[in-house]
Amino acid sequence: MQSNSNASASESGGRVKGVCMVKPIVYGNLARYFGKKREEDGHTHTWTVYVKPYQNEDFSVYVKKIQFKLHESYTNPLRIVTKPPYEITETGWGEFEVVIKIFFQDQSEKPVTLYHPLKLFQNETNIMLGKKTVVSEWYDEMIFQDPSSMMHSLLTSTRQLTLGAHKHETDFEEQKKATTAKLESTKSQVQKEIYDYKERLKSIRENIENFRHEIAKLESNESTGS
Ligand code: SLL
Repeated sequence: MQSNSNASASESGGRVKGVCMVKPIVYGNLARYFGKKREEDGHTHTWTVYVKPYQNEDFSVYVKKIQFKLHESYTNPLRIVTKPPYEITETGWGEFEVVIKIFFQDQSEKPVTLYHPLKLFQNETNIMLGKKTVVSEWYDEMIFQDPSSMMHSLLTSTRQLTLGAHKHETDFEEQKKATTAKLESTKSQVQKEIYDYKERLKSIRENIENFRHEIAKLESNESTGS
């Protein structure tokens, strides 16, 4: 996805100026309760934390490695994945923040850092719906402004990750539609309220004007003594 590929894009200092590349991603975690607490270590859940391309493409073309920093209660908390799938599966008992750092093939490209609060426990609604797997995932975008010429060619020469359909746990298109609809309805509600307040203000101003007239009339009557 290239939001700006104008012909004036020129290479200077190894950077392709005027070009902005956007790579949509999905990151988060899945978790599942064992059904009981495990005797040996007190662990209760198995979970997988991941970073995936939103579209069907192979990240490894331009991603060198993805680092997942786990809670220090884990042995070797710094986990590094160098090829797809970029994910870590573990077991545990508690929630914590996973720090995800994405490194690119071109070392001069600044790594991207994501913070994901690992979610293990299901909310009330999902418990009632009988959902077994906890899903906590987010859509985001990696933005490459004036990428280096090396990065630019890697970003444009992508290949498919899988042959089949590329789907996510969350229907982000549906989420987008619902969010847009909600924003639109809130916007028209706010516009209506602004209109109503303006109308009220208008009538209050008219009232003030009327009172002013009345006062002026009374005062002039007083001064003439009639
Ligand atoms: C909490 N602040 O108190 C969090 C810490 C730690 C999670 C959660 C097991 C580690 C292990 C594990 O789940 N650690 O035994 O390897 O809730």
